[in-house]
Amino acid sequence: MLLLKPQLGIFLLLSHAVIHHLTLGEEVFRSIARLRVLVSVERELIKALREYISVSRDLLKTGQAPSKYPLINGRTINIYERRLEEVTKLRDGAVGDSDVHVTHPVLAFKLLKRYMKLWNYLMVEVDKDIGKDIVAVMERHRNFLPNDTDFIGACRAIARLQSTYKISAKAMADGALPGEIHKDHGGLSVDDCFFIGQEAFNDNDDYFCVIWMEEGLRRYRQGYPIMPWEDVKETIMIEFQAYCYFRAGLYHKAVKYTSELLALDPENVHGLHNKATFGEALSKSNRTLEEEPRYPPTDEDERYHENCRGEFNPSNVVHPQELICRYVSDHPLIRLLRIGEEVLNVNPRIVMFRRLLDDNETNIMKKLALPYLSISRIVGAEKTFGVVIQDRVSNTAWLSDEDYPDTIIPKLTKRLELVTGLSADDAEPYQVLNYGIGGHYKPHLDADSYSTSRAVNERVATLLIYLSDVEYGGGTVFVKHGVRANPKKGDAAFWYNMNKSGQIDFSMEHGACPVLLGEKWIINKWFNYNGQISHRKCGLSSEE
Ligand code: PD2
Ligand code: ZN
Repeated sequence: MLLLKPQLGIFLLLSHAVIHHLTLGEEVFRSIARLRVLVSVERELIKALREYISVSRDLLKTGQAPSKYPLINGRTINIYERRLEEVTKLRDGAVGDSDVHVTHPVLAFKLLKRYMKLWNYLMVEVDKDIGKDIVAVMERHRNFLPNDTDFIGACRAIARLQSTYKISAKAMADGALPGEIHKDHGGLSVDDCFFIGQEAFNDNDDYFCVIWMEEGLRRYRQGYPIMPWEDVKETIMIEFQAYCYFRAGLYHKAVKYTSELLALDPENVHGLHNKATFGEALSKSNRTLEEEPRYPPTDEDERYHENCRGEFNPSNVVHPQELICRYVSDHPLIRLLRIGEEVLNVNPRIVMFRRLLDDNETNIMKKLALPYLSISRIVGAEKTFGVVIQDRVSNTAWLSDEDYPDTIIPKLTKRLELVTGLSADDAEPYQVLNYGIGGHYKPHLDADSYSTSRAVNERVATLLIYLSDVEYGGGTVFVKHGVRANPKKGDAAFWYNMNKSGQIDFSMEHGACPVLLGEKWIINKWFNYNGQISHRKCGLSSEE
């Protein structure tokens, strides 16, 4: 057994040893709308901390602290002051109090980290009497506060965004993202990089472990700060770096970096032990440097990522002349709305309805859904309900016509029937989704992929309405057809998941690309097979 492991284990334990404000398994990182609450709560916390520092300083001056108040002393007050300075610099600086704190992945990560490493700690550390306001704010919002699952989720989201959009650790750490306007937020500190790498290590993701440790080391050597309250050192970053190289089978590098560690700290017990272990693995492997595994490893989701980046194989567009658009004017009730229908793919047909909802209608739908958002689950094998997975990072609310008879919903349902030609009598309620940090949904079929039988009343067609623009990312991609629908507030993508003879069309696998910048809201309206028998005519061949 490697000596390094227990040491890493202890380190992880320390770094995550914060009080857990349980969000009842809700995981706020899975919804930008829910994260937004943290921004306003932090405003209250900053005010309360400023007050705490000021009162504490007075108590120190008058000699009442620490004799009467043992938790208040010059050292901790200096640290709190430094922490306060960090937060206010960010919130009073270029970014200010704006929404970017939740719609930018680096800033959202930093927001969560502040809760994990600052506010949660303060809650235990402060004098409960003098700091009663801090405690009261935390208590009041208890159910909305993040826990370590959120922090882990945010770390994973950063890695996911990097894989999909090919963003280096340096660019991500600098906050230099494609399409970004708000660049002026200081980027990530050395310890931020360390924590992201450490999470990749926990997740057995050696590639991201290495690149984030390397970025942490690069920044450290360039003089970027390590927050004084974080127990992150150059040697521990090299230790992780070498260990992850070893785990990935790159023994030459594992040995090289362990030697570097020992050059800095010749007595390092883990370094000494690992040098022997890694060296032995290297000599047994008989591999030359060139023969070591390909690095970075191949990505099984490459097709999905390519499509998300807008890289398509042009031969997929078979009939470009058929990619037409028209006004939907088949019925007097919708003629005046001037809804456009644009063909994105001819066969199978995938279309985009333009301006299906106006601004006001999209806002109303979001407002109705907001109080009911809860963690998204997927239907599992055998139709077991309620599995929470990494492949889907969002929050869901269901809205039905019956529950909202006096809202715009019934009118909307009529409109959807008219543009699709389908009946909503046999359809699911509206499923409203709000995506979280790097929120995505990996390629899947909307019709139940566990069954090809018509006995189950499958989702024959999907109408996916975008309730928001997305600054960057968040497209809906059809991986087998190389098609991407780009989110635009009020527009809606429409396609069939089954062919006319009722067979599931496995080519309609589609996914939601990770949201890099901005916020994504959608509605799914799923039409069921049985109710469409008289609305969607059979084809002449079984394939149709
Ligand atoms: O949000 C999307 O773009 C998306 C894409 C694919 C949503 C779903 N599927 C879904 O909720 O099924
Ligand atoms: Zn889907």
